[in-house]
This record gives sequence, C-alpha cells and structure tokens, in this order.
Amino acid sequence: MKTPVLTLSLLAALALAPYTACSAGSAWNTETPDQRDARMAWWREARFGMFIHWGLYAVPGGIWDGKPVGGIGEWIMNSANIPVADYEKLAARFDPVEFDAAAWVRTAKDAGMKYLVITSKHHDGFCLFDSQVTDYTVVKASPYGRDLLRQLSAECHRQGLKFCTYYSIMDWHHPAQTRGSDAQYNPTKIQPGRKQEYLDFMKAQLKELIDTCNPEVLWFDGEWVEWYTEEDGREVYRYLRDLKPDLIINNRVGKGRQGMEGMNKGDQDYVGDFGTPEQQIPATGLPGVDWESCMTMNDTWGFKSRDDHWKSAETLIRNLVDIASKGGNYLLNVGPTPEGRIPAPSIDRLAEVGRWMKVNGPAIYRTTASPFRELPWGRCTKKQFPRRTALYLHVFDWPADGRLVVPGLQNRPGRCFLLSDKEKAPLTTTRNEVGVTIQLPSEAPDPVCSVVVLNIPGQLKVRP
Ligand code: FHN
Repeated sequence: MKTPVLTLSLLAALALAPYTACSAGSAWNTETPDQRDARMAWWREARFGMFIHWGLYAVPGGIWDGKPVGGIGEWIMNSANIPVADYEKLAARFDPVEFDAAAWVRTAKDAGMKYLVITSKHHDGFCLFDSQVTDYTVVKASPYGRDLLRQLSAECHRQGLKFCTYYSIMDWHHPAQTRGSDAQYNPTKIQPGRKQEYLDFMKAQLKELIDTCNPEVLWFDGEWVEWYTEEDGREVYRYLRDLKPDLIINNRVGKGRQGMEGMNKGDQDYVGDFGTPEQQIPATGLPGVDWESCMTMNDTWGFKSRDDHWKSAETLIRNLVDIASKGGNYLLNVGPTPEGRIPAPSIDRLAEVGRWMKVNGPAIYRTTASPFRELPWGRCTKKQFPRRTALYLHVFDWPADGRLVVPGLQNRPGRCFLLSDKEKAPLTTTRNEVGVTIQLPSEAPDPVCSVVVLNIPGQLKVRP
C-alpha cells in the first residue's frame, strides 16, 4: 500500500498564497482603518512569537509499530494510515508530568518573543483544553487530566506575553468528517448532511476557548478541505469578532491562501487579518498587508524523536532580521516531547536568539520594512520618530575595509553608532552621489549580525 506522505514542499505550496486583501471597511470587516490599526498595533510591534505544536502525535514521535514514519510528526495518523480507534489509544499514554507552563513562557520571553500560539486542536482532533462538546480532550481522556491551555494562558498573563491559539478546521477524529484517500494532503470529506453539525461543534469550541483562555489571536489551519467555503470563513470571523471585538484572526479562517491566482493582486476580498506564508519568507515581503512567516526549527512541527535537522541559531537570527526588514512577523515553532519538555536543541537555539535580542531588540520591535530594495551586506529596518527616522543597518557581512556603503541614501546623515555600544560612540559618516558611507571599527561586534543605528533628520530620501 502506498504510504500517504505530506511533503514539506506541498505544505509550502499550500501556504504560498497568503495575500488576503486584509482591507478594513470590507463586507466582512466594517471597522475604520484607524480602528483596525489600533487592534493590530501590539501584533505589528511584537515581530517575534513562539508557535507550539503539541498533541497526541508527540507520543509516537515519528515512530509507529517500531518503524520510522516519513513526513512531519503531527501528520503521523495520516502518514501511517492509523485507524481512529487505534490512534485514540494514544490518549491513555499522554501524561506530560514534566509540563511547566512558567518555564515554557520564560523560555519564549527570554528568547525575545512577545506572543505564543499553541495548538488547541490539530488535524487529529485531540483537544489540549477542557472542551465540553467532546470527550477527546486532555482533561477527560488522558491520565494527566488537566487543561493545558488554561495553565499556559494564565502564565502568559502573569509574565506579560500574549496568549494565542491555533485551531484546525480539518478534523480526522470528528464523526462528521472522514479522511480522504488523496495520498498527498488528504483533505477530509464531510458526511452527507453533517456539515452544520461540525460548524456548530467548531463554534462551540471556539467560544469555550475565548471564555476560558481569552486568546489574543485565533490562528486557523486545515481550511483547504473542499466542503469549507470562504462564506463559512466570513461567518466564523464575524462570530468571533462579536464574541471578542479586539481579537486578531489569520487568513486561514477563510480560503485566502488557496487558488493562488489573483490572490496577490488583491482583486478578491478574502477574510482574515494577516497572511501566513509557511516555511518561507516572501522575497520582497507583502507590502500593504500584515503577514507572519511560520517556520520550523528542524523539519517537523510536532515532536519527532529522530529529526536532528536543526537550523543554526545564526539562521534563526538572520531569518528574524530578514522577516522584520520585509515588514513581517516571525512565528518560530517548537514541538514539545510527550513528557512536556521543549527539546534541548530548541532551548539552546532560543537562548542564543535571546542573547542577540537582548542587545538588538530595538532594531526589531516596533520597526517597519526597509526602504531599500536590497543591501549587499545585510538588511535594514526602520523606525519613525516625529522629526527623524532611525535606520537600523543589520550587517551580516562585515566589510573587510571597514567601509559600509548605504547605496541610494540621499539624506544628510545624523548621529550614527553601534547598537551594542553602550557609550554610543559616534561613527564617521560621509555622503556622495552613491549614497552614505559609514566608517566601521575593524572587528564586527557580533559575527552573526551587528546593528548600526543611523539617524536621518527630516524626510527620508532613498533613490529607487
Ligand atoms: O498541516 C499543517 C501542519 O501540520 C502545520 O500545522 C502547519 C503550520 O502552519 N500548517 C499545516 C499546513 O499548512
């Protein structure tokens, strides 16, 4: 029998069209642009969040019947073609006694992350919260027996992180849906006449999540199933905003990342507040649209014991910088173990990102996209002040001759210094027809990415 495999490239393809129109004042969103800006403000300033994929799939951790299963960990039910009744038995083995909400939130916070998005229910249908509309929950079906999301939400509140939650529309466990036979990404089919039953179930669960955990973002997924429509998405969006007016909802609540054609031309008004490129950073960002790249740290979202393909801390830091320079947020994933630990390689990398963020956070938080199309040595982010613009020049490749050229910058430069320099010792700048040149010290303060702050008085002028 052919093993169903969901490839990462397919996931990337599914996510390639994150360009919802995201326009205020449209049929699904009647708020004014100012109201929308106010609602989106914290999210736009945050720039960096933690994604957590956790559920029953962590128990097998990529191994079924003693054999390694290909594909991503949280898809094992589908990839190993496990019948519902067999998969359900994993609940009796899900006992994350080492789970420590305070430690998880501290890890995210120390990494410089400002929010956390955790799976409340992934495609396998198992709930990490105390749902009253199913028994398939950590509270009722596992020996652990406690609501995981409530603990995390309370802890986020305590430590000042925004708590957000993921919800899969596609559900391999709910009796109204059946897994398809498409070996690739296997959308479910809806049982004849049972769609409304599922939508009611989903709405009841979403209300439970809002009532018990008060999430700031609802992050939908699994919307590619054919039976779920853009119309359904609009209704769910309105339902949720009525329950919690300042809630932020991603574009996967509707069909905004499918169809690809036309989507990035903004000629269709898809529902949702932000786009969700997956495992990729759009080459030139998504101007005019709020967006967030979600990415794994190894090759899986859910825990896989044998996946050691970890990205380096350098890659993670540079991804964060690259995304911020294009005006997006970075949602970086961890896949905790069945015992409740964030894997050590993830912890180590997050600590390194945190060390960098401690020094360079001002060049990430509250910044907007680079005014330069391309810079040969790195990236740029910027921050607008009443009478000046601060340009943060993120130098990946420290110039051997110490001369950092900012091509196309036409302004007279103001104060310039290294962000890591507590004394803010001024760096010499010169201007000519090419742009502005900064004289740097011979050694890079940080081999991964050093930040030079260049203040520009008045109106910023950059030659295209
Ligand atoms: O199929 C899922 C996958 O398991 C994972 O949750 C990612 C995260 O964005 N989303 C889906 C595919 O787009």
